[in-house]
Amino acid sequence: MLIASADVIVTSPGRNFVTLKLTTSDGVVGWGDATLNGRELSVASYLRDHLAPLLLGRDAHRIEDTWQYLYRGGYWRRGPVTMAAIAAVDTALWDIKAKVAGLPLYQLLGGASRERCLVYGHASGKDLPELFDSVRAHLAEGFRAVRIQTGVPGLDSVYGVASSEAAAVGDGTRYDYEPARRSPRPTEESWDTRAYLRHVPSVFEAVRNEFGPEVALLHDAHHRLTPVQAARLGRSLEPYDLFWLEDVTPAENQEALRLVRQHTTTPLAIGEVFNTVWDYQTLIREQLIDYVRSPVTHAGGITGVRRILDYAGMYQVKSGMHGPTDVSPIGLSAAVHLGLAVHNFGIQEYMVHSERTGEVFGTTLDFSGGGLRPSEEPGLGVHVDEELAARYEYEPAYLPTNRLLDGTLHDW
Ligand code: EZ4
Ligand code: CO
Repeated sequence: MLIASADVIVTSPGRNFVTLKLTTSDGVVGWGDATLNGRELSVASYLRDHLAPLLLGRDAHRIEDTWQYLYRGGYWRRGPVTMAAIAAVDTALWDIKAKVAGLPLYQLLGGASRERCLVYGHASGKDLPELFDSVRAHLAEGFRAVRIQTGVPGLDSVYGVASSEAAAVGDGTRYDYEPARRSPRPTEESWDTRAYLRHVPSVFEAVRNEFGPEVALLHDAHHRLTPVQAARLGRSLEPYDLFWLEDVTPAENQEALRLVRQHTTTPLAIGEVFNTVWDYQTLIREQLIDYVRSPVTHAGGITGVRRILDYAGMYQVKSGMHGPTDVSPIGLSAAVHLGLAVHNFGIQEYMVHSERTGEVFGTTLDFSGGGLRPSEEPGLGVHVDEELAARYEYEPAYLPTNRLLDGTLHDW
């Protein structure tokens, strides 16, 4: 069974997505997600111009060999563009193999290790009343774990906080902070670490008092702290029993986490911008983190993330795959199949896609009991409406940038 065609679909049903469609000589179709937020066309070109010609005529069943061929064979290894492109090929080949086998993908990965994958949603508010409303709305929808982000007094806009209007509208626009804003230049946010560190513990104290000890609470510091600031934050949040504290430092300096780890028992999650197991080598071996964030879409597909998780599992480190709306429903479905199968599953991020996105990318995922489960349909269980996709043209869009109050560019 040979790969007969490789088509790249760029569509923008509310936000941009890059999708790979592989078709075999027998007419079996496999889907893969290659969406890299704010840099989408680079991956589309990588797939179209550089990988598609290599894929035609290859045996569709040779997933590992194809992964190595694209990773080692390309000479220029790693990096988000390369690894997102490889991810799409890998995911599409797994989709094909599972369809040919007549089994849902998770069965080929070893079968279910649990009933469903616990997920967390994004609660946010500019102040406590808005935040409480958002947490209540998530609990009412069935979420048992929520990420908590709030405004900081003195700062106009803060990462991860939906505007009041968006929070009230719900579906699709509730995450207006999240999609790359649809402007030809990045918007700018502002930041003051001292104000943030003073404020955040009081928010978690209030949330715990209001919602009790049971609900799992998470928080994302979005790469903004130095190691010693991160250590202080982790320690100050210990009384509120966080499920995790995410991306406390820009972790390309893996050794930085040693200092954080020495000072706090708050569990740490890192790696949504990492794309290979090598990015985690020190972090995992020295047990400096508790959860790895790389999603199927950005880290070499099922094959790449499985490699990371097998290594992580040796050190009791669990999965916490990135699941923002810029990971398409195809990428989310792949993550849930993998999460259902691996032993060291931790939690899955779940930002609900907009209705428009859902019309283009239909999934067969079931959300109940605070978790997601794939259907029994052979393959990934995703259905793409290609005609509808063609109606939504790509729109340039960037993630925001961030500056300190004195104008210095800071991590967003
Ligand atoms: O910054 O999806 O945990 N989630 C996040 C997200 C990411 C964006 C990047 O495209 O940190 O908001
Ligand atoms: Co994050």
